[in-house]
Amino acid sequence: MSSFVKGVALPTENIDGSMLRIAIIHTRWNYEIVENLVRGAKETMISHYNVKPENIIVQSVSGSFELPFAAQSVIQSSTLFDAVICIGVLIKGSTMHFEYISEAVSQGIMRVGLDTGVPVIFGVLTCLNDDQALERAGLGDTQKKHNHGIDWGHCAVEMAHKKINWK
Ligand code: DLZ
Repeated sequence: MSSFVKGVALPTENIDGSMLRIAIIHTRWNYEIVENLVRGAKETMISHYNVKPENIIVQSVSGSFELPFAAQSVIQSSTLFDAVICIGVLIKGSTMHFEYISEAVSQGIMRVGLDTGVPVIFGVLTCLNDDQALERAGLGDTQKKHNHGIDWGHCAVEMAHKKINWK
C-alpha cells in the first residue's frame, strides 16, 4: 500500500444540489472550533453541489447533548429538509461527562435519522484534548490539519440525494 490517503473519497455521481434544503444545527460550546466546522460544511455544499445559500438553514443550541432533540424538532417543523448536519465538539475533561455525552449524542443522532427517515449527519468531534479538536477543524499549527466540516458537507448532500433517488 504505497499511496494510502486517509479519509473519505468523494461520491462518484455528479450530484446537483440546487433543489436541496439542508439544516445545520451547531453548538455554542467550543464555538471558535465549531464555527470553522460549520463554515467548511456550508462552503462545500455551495461550491461543490450548487446548494443555494438560502436553502441552508443554520440554528444553534447550547451543547452537544441538545443536538438530537434539536435535529428532531427541525425535521418535525413545517419546513421540509433533505438532510440535517449536527455539529459539535466534545473535549474530554477530568470527569465522566465526556463519556456520557458522547454516547448519548451518537445514539441520539442515529435514532433521529432512523426514526424520521431524514439523514442526520454525525458532525460531532469527540476529542481527548484541545489540539485534536483544532486539528480536525482545520485550525492550529499542524501539517495534518483537516476541516472535517468539509466531509460532513459532502456526506449530507450525498445522503440527501440518495434518499430522494432510492425512494
Ligand atoms: C457540560 C458540557 C461539558 C462539560 N463539555 C461539553 C463539551 O465539551 N462540548 C459540548 O458540546 N457540550 C459540553 N457540555 C454541555 C452539554 O452538552 C449540555 O449542553 C449540558 O449538559 C446541558 O444539557
